[in-house]
Amino acid sequence: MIRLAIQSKGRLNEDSLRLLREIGINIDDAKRKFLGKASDFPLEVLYLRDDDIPGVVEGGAADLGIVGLNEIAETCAEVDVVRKLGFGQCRLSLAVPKTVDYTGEEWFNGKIIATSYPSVLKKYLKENGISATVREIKGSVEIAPAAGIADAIFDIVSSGGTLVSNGLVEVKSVLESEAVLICRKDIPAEKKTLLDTILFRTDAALESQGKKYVLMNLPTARIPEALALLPSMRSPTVMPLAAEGWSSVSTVVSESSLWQTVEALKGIGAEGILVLNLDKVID
Ligand code: PRT
Ligand code: ZN
Repeated sequence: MIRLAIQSKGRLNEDSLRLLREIGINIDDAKRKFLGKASDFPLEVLYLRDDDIPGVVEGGAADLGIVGLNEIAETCAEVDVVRKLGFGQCRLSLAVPKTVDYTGEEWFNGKIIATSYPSVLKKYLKENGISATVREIKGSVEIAPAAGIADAIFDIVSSGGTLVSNGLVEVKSVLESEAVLICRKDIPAEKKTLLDTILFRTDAALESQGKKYVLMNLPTARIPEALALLPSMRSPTVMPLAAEGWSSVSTVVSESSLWQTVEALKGIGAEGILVLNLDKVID
C-alpha cells in the first residue's frame, strides 16, 4: 500500500483526482473523508491543505504528494520532485501599484512587501541585495497596498486578472510553478515498486497531452513529401488502399502544429483526413 497526499479542496484537487482516474486509479470520493482508498490499486489518498503536503511527505506520513512547486519552495521540505504534472501553472511575482514610479528592483529598498510566501521572498531579496520589510499575510494579499498595509505585494499570479482589478502591475516573476508529484526521500523498496507503476502510467498520460492522432488517404506518389512533413514518434504508418495508387497514412501530430500540418498535407493531395484524440502514449 502506498499513500498519496492531495489537496482536499481548492485549485489542485480536481486535476489531481482526474490524473489518478487517467492512470486507472479510482478513489471512492463520495464522502471526501480525511483518508480515502482506491478500489483498483493499492493506494490510499490523504486529503490535506496544500500547505501541509510537503511536510507530511517529508515526514513520511504520506509517501507521495501532489502539490505546487511554490509550496515546496516555501516550506523548503526535503522531498524528491519526481514529475511535473502539467497543471496548476502559475508564478510567484512581485507587483506594485500602477500609480508608483517604478524604476527597477532598487525601488523595493525601504518598502513593505505583503506576501503569503515569506521564505521565498526573503531568499530572493537577500540574493538580490534588496533591503525591504516582509509582511506576512494569509490570504487576500492583493488588497494590502490599497488598504495601506504594504507598498507592494509578492503573490501567485496566473492570468494576471486579480492584479489588474486591484490596480497592480507585475514587475518581476521570481518563481515559475506547476503541480508536481513528490516522493519521500527514504521510500521503502516495496513502495518503490508501486511508485514505478504510477510513474509508468503517469508518463503515458502526460505523453498523450497536446497530441492528436491523424489518419488520411494520400496518392502513393506523394508519400515521400508527406513523410517530410510528419514528425512522427518513429515513422508514420503507411498502408496501401484497395484503390490503386492510393495509401493510408497515420501518425501522431502535436496540437500546436496540427493545423499547419493538416493544411500542408491537403496541399500535397491528402483526402479524408481524420483527427482523433489520443488517450495514452506508451513507450
Ligand atoms: O486550502 P488550501 O490551503 O489547500 O488552498 P489554498 O487556498 O492555499 O490554495 P489554492 O487552492 O488557491 O491553490 C492551490 C495551488 O494552486 C497553489 O499553491 C498554486 O500552486 C496553484 N495555483 C495556480 C494558484 C493559482 N494558479 C492562482 N491563480 N493558486 C492561487 N491562485 C490565486 C492567485 O493568488 C490570485 O489571487 O488565484 C488568484 C487569481 O489569479 P489570476 O492571476 O488568474 O487572477
Ligand atoms: Zn494553502
